Amino acid sequence: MSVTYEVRDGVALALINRPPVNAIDVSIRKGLKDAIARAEKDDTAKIVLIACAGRTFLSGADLNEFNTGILEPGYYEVLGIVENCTKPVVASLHGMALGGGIETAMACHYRCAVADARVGMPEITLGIIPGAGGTQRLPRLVGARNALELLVKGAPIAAPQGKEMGLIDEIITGDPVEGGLAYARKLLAEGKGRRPTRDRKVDTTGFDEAGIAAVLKENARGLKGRTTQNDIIRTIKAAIEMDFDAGLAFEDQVSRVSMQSAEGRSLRHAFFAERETGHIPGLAAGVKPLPIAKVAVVGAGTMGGGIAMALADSGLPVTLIEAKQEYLDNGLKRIRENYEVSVKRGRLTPEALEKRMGLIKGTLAMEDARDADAVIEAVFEDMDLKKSILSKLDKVLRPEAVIASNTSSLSLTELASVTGRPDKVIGLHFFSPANVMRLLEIVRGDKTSQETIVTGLSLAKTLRKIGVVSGDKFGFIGNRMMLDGYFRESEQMLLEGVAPERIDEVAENFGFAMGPNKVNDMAGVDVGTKVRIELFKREEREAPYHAVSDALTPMGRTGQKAGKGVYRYEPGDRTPHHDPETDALIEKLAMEFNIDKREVSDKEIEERCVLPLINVGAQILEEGTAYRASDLDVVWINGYGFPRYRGGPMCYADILGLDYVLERIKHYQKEIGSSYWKPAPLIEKLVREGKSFADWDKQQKH
Ligand code: T1G
Repeated sequence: MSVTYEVRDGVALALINRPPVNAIDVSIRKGLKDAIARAEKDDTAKIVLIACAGRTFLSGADLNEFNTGILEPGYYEVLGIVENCTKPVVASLHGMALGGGIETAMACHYRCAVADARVGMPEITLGIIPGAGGTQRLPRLVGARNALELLVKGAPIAAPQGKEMGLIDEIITGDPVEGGLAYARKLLAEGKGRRPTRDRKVDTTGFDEAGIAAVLKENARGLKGRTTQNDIIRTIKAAIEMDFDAGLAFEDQVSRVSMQSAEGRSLRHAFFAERETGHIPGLAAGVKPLPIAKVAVVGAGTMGGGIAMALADSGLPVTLIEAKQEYLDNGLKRIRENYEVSVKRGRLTPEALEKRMGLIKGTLAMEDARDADAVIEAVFEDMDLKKSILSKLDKVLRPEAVIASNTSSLSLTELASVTGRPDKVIGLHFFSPANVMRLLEIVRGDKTSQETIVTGLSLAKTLRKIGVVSGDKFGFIGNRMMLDGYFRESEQMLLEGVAPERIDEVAENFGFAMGPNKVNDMAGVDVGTKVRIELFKREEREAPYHAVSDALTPMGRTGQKAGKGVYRYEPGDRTPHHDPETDALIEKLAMEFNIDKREVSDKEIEERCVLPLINVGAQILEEGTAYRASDLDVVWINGYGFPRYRGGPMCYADILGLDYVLERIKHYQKEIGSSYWKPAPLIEKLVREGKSFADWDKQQKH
């Protein structure tokens, strides 16, 4: 029973309870419809209160319904019944009142909220527009300009800010149900009657073409490649120009189209994919994560320092271990400086800075890790050095402690072999900057236990990161797809005479946050070279394999930090400039590898950046290195700047159609000839069976 009904002192309480987040499904819509019908006939009910049990008010539509279809009674019917109720209707908000949740509240006549409630319309982040009257009622409550900003940003606002805008009428204290009942009684006592939102006029101040352009400009970064904002503008204009019912009908028509758009399907895919990564196929019953309350980090360099910050940001005490006082001092200094930047930007208070620094205790003694529940080593990428560290830790730590390595390229199985606890050794591959990037690759060695894997996933959640489990293979998931696919082909095109800035421009027009050559210079050309040296100790690759980068490194052209890499940089300026010296190097290498110049169209550049990602991704799935195709999408959206509105490489492949993907891969196999253009057998199999990667993921669940 998702909605219960009872009358308390003249207030008909419709209490919704559908854990975990009161996502709106047909049971809630039906329950609300029935509750209003009862209240209409119930003489003891003078006013109606809609509230929720649990941690949040209605958090929005149950997104699963988008795939199954929205069952009757639909949103328009039910929210119309709420708004047309002959008795006043109040909503009491707490937690996150989002999307259909705030739309339900806006169909009520009054809205109260606890102070720490947050309200918002995140539909644009799902590639859709509101489909329950939000584009028609929000402008009537807060004005067209505020409505545009809220809908285009998609970010929730705090209840007090909502009150200032006119979205919330009263801030209440304490329990949202009791506070809501009190507010409802107050309205009754003040003789307040029905106040249908539909009857209000829209304040159009600031919603002229200039105002609209200003909002779009302010949000340009997030709107790059997007189209949903145009639908938002059209429907707000409908709220101004049409009568309410016509406006609702227009919204419904536009909303249905947006739900089926590639953007909508991709963004919903990303939403669920990020929540699926924590599910381990074949997890034995009763396997629970180990409690992690104290963590030690070995290495106070860029990665170790960032990891220490990520831990401190989550309130975990950290023992930061270094080999020399000078390194430790530098590491702690850099951490403090990083926090000071956040204070300057108003993201952190000075008190919070000191609190976080207070959680990080530096030491030169490995023994100080003895009571840690987990230790993360983040020392230089060298197998012997890491082995010596793990061997020492193994002797210092309690038997149940977990040992993690932040390695991006070395074998966890081999690292674990020097310890007496290979079941408790795991890879926690953070992405730089470790305190910012949401992605965390959790690498299982051959002997890593399920308990240790779920402990890694649980720690990722504690750090508000997204943990994705990878097998212990060359490059794990993300770097494997980058090195064997995207970046490899990008370098091949350089050797064919395509200018780096053209490749970057096409990649960025596709939606990548930054083109491959800019990323190479930013991350450090030498860093990639070092990773490849280590990876080649595990597996070789056919030449030319990143030949340009691995020739730039010994020339000292290591990227932005050296003032030159693929591009040239002016001192203190990150703007990339074409460098004839790189051209000369590329010419020389092309001759050495006997690669002729080719005319390459923009479309070909785009396909040769994206298709290898899909092909290598399919190989990763075939090997069992990843649990599901959607995990690869999560890795590339959150770790490598793949455009979220395209859902990730594997989702994008499904939207293109695997038959088309296969046909294009075969085309380049013929054109380019290199072994890595051989279609992955999994793609051929899925095409034969008329299946998608999403179908393959579903099969893995059973
Ligand atoms: N639909 C279905 N399942 C949902 C869900 C949703 N809207 N929101 C969360 N879940 C599941 C989630 O998959 C996870 O499942 C569990 O709940 C906990 O979620 C009609 C069209 C509310 C801020 O976009 O932002 O309304 O992993 O881990 O970190 O016009 O969930 O436990 O099996 O995220 O505390 C608008 C989406 C929809 C809100 C809570 N609403 N949800 O965060 O928990 S469109 C949204 C969130 C719409 C209307 C339009 C967050 C949260 P499992 P969680 P959390």
